[in-house]
Amino acid sequence: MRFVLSALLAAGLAVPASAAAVAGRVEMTDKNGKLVTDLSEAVVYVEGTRARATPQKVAITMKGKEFRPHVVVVPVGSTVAFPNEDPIFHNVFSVSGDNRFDLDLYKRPKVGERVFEQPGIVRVYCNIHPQMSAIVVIRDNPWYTKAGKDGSFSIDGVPPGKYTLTAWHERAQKPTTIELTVTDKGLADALLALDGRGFKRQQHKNKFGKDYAVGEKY
Ligand SMILES: [Cu+2]
Repeated sequence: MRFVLSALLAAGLAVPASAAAVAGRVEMTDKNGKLVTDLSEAVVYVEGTRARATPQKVAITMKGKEFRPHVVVVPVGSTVAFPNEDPIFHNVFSVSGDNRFDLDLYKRPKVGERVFEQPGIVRVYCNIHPQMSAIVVIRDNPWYTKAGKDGSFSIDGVPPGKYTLTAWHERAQKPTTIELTVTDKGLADALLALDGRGFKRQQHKNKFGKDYAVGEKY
């Protein structure tokens, strides 16, 4: 690490003198009490400090009646485009608080998109196909990441201070948080254990707050 830093400095690159990496691992127990083997849809983020992050532009593609990827994490002000690669109509909507939106029905070549201005967890659905769902996590600082499949994560550039580090996963009943003090050396071994034992997939409502029609044939 010290070598990498001095190499960067030698190359004349700007490295904030005090920012460091917060790294560690997420794990989650499943219904049967076993550890989940794919944590690539876990999101880890630093809470308790607001800082400007450059807005991103990302895409969640609708294909095969699925949103892909299923989970994205972006900072406030980011744009998410929802291209439809199926030959049928899809809708994109959310009723998640201040981030609610509705892009109506469309297919190619129209591409609906949405700018997200409020931090939070946005649950995105299609009003035709109840099985389609995606999650957009909106953060109010640049210190966030998705975990690797093995649960490992590393968040670069965290300034020294006291924070809450949070792991979120759709299948966990609640996020797991730990308090941490980051020094200028960072932190290498944070462990965030999520509890997914109580997970049940619940059928969500359509955009009118009603049940989806039974026997949908689209
Ligand atoms: Cu659809």
